[in-house]
Amino acid sequence: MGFLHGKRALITGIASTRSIAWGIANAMHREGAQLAFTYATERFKDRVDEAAAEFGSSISLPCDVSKDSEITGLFDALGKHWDGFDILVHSIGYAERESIQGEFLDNLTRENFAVAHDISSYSLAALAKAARPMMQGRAGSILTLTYLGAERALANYNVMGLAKASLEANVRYLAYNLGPDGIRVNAISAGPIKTLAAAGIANFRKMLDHVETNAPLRRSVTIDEVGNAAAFLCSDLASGITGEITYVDAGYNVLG
Ligand code: 0WD
Repeated sequence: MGFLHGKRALITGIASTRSIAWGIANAMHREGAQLAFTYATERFKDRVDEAAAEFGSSISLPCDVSKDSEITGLFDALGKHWDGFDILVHSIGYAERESIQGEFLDNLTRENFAVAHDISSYSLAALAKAARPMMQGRAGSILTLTYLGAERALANYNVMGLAKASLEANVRYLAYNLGPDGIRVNAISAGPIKTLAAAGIANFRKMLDHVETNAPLRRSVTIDEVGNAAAFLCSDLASGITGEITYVDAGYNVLG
């Protein structure tokens, strides 16, 4: 029996089979969790429906996190399938393409700052707030995905680095707020992986090459490695861990 047997997990952020959320769904499914999925726009509906079917689920629901009504609607709709659930995976990030290339200040506007923070950080707290009633009394766990650019100035990552710093603070405040409900909140700081979102970052290939040459393990990580760590963090095996940022990056963050 898998270590997530009997758990129900709501997974956001599958855009393709290369998405980190796909690796997480795969590991959680293997460990026995029942899964439900969300898609941001109609463009991704078919792909997410297919993903759900692949993981033995028929629950695929719309949720564009930039709209309050869609966040409320998501949990109303999920409530028709499940009376409660245990795991919320937030694998959502977005910044306007022009803001994640070139120099930070050259491409910074009030608007693209707001968009990056809204979609990439506010949405975690908004989903946690709306999910809270359905996660009561079940040793719940919330997981998000962050990146080293939250704590170091990295070329091209720019405003997304600020949004990820906000997301990491969000993890700590949510952990403190939801701890008394028995809900844990953690993040995985993943090394660079070629996904649709990563393709938007200028010189992504260069970043990946640098990691593969210099990380302690001399390679990058896979979505399955992130998925395995995510499954552990969201399971009862990790019952003492909350408010934590766990690195799944082949050790790259330890370099000076
Ligand atoms: O190297 C990487 N790929 C890393 C990614 C390293 C470290 C962290 N991360 C983070 C990302 O910042 C993000 O938070 O992991 C998370 C997942 O990213 P991913 O798997 O790399 O990216 P992708 O497969 O593109 O999924 C991100 C998805 C979106 O895909 P698109 O193609 O639309 O950008 O986030 C979702 C969407 O599915 N998303 C939204 N979901 C709901 N509402 C919204 C929205 N408004 N906007 C984007």
